[in-house]
Amino acid sequence: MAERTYHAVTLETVQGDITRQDDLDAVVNAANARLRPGGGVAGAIHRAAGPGLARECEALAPIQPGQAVITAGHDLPNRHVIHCLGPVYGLDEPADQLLAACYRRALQLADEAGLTSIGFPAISTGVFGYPMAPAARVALYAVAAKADSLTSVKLVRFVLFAREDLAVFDQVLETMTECT
Ligand code: AR6
Repeated sequence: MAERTYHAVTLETVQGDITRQDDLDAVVNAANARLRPGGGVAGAIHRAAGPGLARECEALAPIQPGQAVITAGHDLPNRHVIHCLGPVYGLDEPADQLLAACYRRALQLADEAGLTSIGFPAISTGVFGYPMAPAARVALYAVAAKADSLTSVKLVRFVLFAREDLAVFDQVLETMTECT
């Protein structure tokens, strides 16, 4: 677990399950273009949210790499789910810019909805094949750079499934300078 503050926005890392973040206003789904229940994060989020989420998603699909859309949280403990389509590594280019756009747009949607807290999984690092260390750098720097334009969001939590993934995020975050 590590923590840094940028322009009054706290970035923190935890090991855990994105569907079990009861104290957050929104969680982010590492979605597919059709916004359908799939494997990984998307499967877990749709299972926990119930069939109402897939019904709401139908009207919003498809989305492009780097885009994000917001829905209700349905049976999740969170008010909202923000669905991001990350780049498929080696296919959607430029991968780093598309991945950074996911984080920026998710934060923008959360801020516009007046939410104070949001949790991200490591988008694109599972089925989509983005290596964890560069993905962690893109994610953390994109969120830190966006912090000064946020008015409502105060807490951004990175929820990593595996302990070794948490260690990668922590290593990047600990080398970043604080900016309050
Ligand atoms: N909580 C937090 N992190 C998780 C969880 C969880 N419950 N489950 C997996 N992870 P992925 P992608 C981690 O594959 O690479 C889907 O089938 C996982 O270890 O969910 O963006 C969609 O339908 C990995 O580090 O997302 C798309 O087709 C990270 O979350 C496609 O996969 C992301 O893994 C999206 O691929």
